[in-house]
Amino acid sequence: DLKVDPTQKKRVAYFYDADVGNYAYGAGHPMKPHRIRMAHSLIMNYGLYKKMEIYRAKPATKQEMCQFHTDEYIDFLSRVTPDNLEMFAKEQIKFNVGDDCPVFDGLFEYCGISGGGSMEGAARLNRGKCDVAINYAGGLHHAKKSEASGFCYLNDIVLGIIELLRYHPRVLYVDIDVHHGDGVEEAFYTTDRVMTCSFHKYGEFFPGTGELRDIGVGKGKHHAVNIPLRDGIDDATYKSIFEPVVQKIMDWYQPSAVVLQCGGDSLSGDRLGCFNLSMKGHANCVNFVKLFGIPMMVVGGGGYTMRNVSRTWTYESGLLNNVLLPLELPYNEYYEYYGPDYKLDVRPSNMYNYNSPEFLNKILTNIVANLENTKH
Ligand code: VJV
Ligand code: CA
Ligand code: ZN
Repeated sequence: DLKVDPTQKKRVAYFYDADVGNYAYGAGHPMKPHRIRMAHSLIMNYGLYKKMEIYRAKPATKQEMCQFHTDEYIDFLSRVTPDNLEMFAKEQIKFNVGDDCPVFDGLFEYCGISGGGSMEGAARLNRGKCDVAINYAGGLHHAKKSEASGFCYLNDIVLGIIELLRYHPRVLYVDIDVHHGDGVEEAFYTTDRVMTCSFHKYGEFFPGTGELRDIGVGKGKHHAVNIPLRDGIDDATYKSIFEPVVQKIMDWYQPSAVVLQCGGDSLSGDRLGCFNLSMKGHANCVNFVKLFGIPMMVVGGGGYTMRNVSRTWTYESGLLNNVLLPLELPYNEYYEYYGPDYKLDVRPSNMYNYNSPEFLNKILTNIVANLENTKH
């Protein structure tokens, strides 16, 4: 099923900060940075450190963050703490911090780690120092210019793409998180230098945007692609829409760099998601994008059943290094999380797939027609 081509040697730069797993959104909050540390432990114990270069990025500075965000928003993020929160009553509302986006200890440093990885990854790709850059602490696609949203405060993806745009005339962004990549889409909605493409659950689901007919504005018209999906999509169905859409965009747009957001909440059994992808179905997207052989940035994103997110990001890190990792999990610091099977696999369930071939065909036909009738 999944094929690697070992002749297509890839230099992979992997960004990880050993502090990231210590940040906590608060009791009961579904977003757990600890899953990044779990993935890292598996990645190391599978021996992938022998294949790729491992870096700890310098945290993004306030000035770097302000290449996308407003000064007053970044200033707020840098000052607010759980202890002084009562002094920021107005700002809490204005900048949308609250239950989805709580103010927790070390929030600003956490943003710095996430943003630093994506910015340094982009800079290494720009200088031709690697072919693939990985930052699982990134992928926080909902953050807006002046507002937190959906567990995201700093939009590391937008910052990374801005860096790529210094060297690349056209950058493609692909988003397989179960949620719509609204913050990235919005940031580049009126430009033809970035094409955004998000696959997501649509209909009574956060953030509520990402309709098929939302295609961009002005110069950006036809440079936003939205694939609204229903509950229960399985591997075969996802592949049947993902591959032709991405192929069509690659042919039409001919980007010189690609950013792939690998949100793990599109996996079967996710605590917040409603799709039915297996680990290999999810990883097929990574492999498919990699086969185009253009500079590639891989970022994390959502994913709320921690053991499945870490499994999948590990398997995908293997693929990016042209290795198909064996099923048997190596011993690692978090081994007990992977019981009772202790295998590198996420299996689909028997849930109903509400995405009929007719429904998907209509979407594909619409997207292809939109692009074919337009000169780039
Ligand atoms: O659906 C929403 C917004 C509400 C208001 C806030 N309440 C808490 C939930 C409903 C309308 N928010 C979504 C945000 C999803 C963000 C996804 C992020 C990503 O994966 O795309 C990228 C990293 C949502 N769904 C579930 C929750 N919020 C949720 C938040 C909690 C929670 C349980 C569920 C916050 C705190 C606690 N429990 C304790
Ligand atoms: Ca998405
Ligand atoms: Zn998500």
